[in-house]
Amino acid sequence: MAKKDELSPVEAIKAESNLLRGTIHQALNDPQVESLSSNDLNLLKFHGSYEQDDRDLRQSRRAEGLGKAYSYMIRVVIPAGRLTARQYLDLDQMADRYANGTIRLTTRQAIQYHGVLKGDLRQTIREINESLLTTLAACGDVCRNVMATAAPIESPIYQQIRQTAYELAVELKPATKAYFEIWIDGESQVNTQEDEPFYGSTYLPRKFKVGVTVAGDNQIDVFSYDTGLIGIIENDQLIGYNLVAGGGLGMSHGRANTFAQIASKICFVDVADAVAAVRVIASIYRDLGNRNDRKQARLKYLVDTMGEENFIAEFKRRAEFPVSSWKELPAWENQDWLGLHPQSHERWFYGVFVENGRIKDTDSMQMKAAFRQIAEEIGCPIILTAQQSLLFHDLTIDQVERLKVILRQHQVPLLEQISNVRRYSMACPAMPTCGLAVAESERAAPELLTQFEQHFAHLGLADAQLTVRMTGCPNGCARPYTADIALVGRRPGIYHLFVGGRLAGDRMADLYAADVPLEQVLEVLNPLLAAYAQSRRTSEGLGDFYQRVFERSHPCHRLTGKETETRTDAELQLVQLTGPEISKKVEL
Ligand code: SRM
Ligand code: SF4
Repeated sequence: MAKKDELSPVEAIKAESNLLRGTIHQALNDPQVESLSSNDLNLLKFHGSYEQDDRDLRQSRRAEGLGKAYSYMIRVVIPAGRLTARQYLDLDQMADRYANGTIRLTTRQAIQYHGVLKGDLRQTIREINESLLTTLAACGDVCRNVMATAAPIESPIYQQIRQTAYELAVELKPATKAYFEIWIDGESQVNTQEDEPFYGSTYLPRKFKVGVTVAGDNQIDVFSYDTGLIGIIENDQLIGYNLVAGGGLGMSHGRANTFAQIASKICFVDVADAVAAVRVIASIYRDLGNRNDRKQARLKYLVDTMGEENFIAEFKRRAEFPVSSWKELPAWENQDWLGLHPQSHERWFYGVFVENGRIKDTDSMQMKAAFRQIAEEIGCPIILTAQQSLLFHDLTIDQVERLKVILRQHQVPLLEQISNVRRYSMACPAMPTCGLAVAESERAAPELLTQFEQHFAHLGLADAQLTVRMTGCPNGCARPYTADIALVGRRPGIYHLFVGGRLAGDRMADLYAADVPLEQVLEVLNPLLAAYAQSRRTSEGLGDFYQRVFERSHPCHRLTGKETETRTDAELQLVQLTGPEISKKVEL
């Protein structure tokens, strides 16, 4: 447990690192070093990489007297998820040359490699930079990849939204030259001294996430982040942004003072002041955020400790631009843009579903080969979505036809072949790469969804639009707590089951059943699913149905770690009613 007034050890590591240099450079140059020191591993995150080990091999290696099979995860920053065909091809080749042959699209429009060996780390990052991409600030206590709506692509308002995202990405990038020295230039400038004008030598207390969208369009899950900008449109013009702050989904089972939370309303600012407004939020966080206990260090805890009113007052005190009142918003929707859509006069875009974001070749489907052929032959640019999928764009209608042929030849399912329950699903990587996983996720989700598909077809629910999300621990990487149904890992094979969020991403789910074995998930959900199948209203999602039946007129904005640990069986039975009990409620 962190002491109240003692700085977290990571603060000293940052302060003494010479602006993120540490001894990473020396460790990379020394072939005897198998695993980086814990100080360097903390700094390595700012450079976009995590040391991992293959958890499947831990036991057998231990039995053979061997240490862990270390390798590195590398995350590439891709603001608003935009890639040229050339960049995609470069990333594709690097996946084979240096990583485990797969590309992993993330829930925040970035990509990850897994399985890069220490000896290849520098060359991989160097080549990523040669493709005019970077890994700097993909992880670490800084502003992460800035997200923005993937489509519509050519609408002037959406172009402005993306412009704001790009400006934010530039504005909040760390200034340290350490990155270039370590990864690009080699030894020559390792002792260069310079300033970090915005962040200072200790950067932010923890990670800081930002997303930009348009009112009513929540394809990026804007309420899940530290800060979000919501574009307000009047008379077909973007007149400014509503600003939200203090969202975040990470929590720890059983810790009452950790919680997942929907971001709070802050204010409205002009378009020209949007970047400065996010910078002000980041500066409050930098100066006042908790630097003692990293479990309490996210912005959401600062907003909670200060109180929303005081936080807004502090924001206004620091703002050197006009701050206006929050503008009322229309209802939220979430469009994933998969399949074929018009882009502009004679141009189209086509969204392809990538299950759990993993682009790979298997015996039954050669998705990686298909995407490579599309990028080589058609040469169309790509946009990554916040749902771990991608859109090929700038296509003529003939190219769309060709693209579909290539997908079919490689057994990649077209949208019409994908069930709704799979289409809107997400799962985090979890085993075997994630060091924090306590249960399977990405590897277990496809089979679980097959069971859901069969059960939904049996109940007549194949048309239902709902999102099922799965994570291997409570950290929330696949944004489970805003989903209609979520499975959150407790221990191997066992999950907490949440119900009550929705695709729109604007409210928290409830804990529905605790400690459910994976093979019993459908059985436990069945009474609710059956009642939903029988009594749902037109276009009503499962989460909405659940909220209506259980009369949750004030949808929950916060879910605490304590709640997920200590809800008693009796309390759970109140939400987890039998079929007849639910039907009775529906009739009321
Ligand atoms: Fe995450 C840590 C993967 C989105 C909350 N996350 C991790 C690490 C790096 C594990 C670690 O610390 O050792 C995971 C790497 C696993 C692996 O093997 O690749 C990891 N997070 C991911 C990705 C790849 C999941 C995915 O399915 O795509 C996502 C990468 C996003 C990106 O491109 O930047 C990812 N992580 C998220 C999200 C969702 C989002 O932001 O939209 C969340 C919840 C939102 C939030 O931040 O509150 C999230 N990740 C966390 C947390 C909990 C943070 C907290 O406040 O407590 C951790 C643990 C930590 O930071 O200590 C974590
Ligand atoms: Fe790992 Fe947990 Fe994030 Fe899944 S949710 S990637 S298990 S940290």
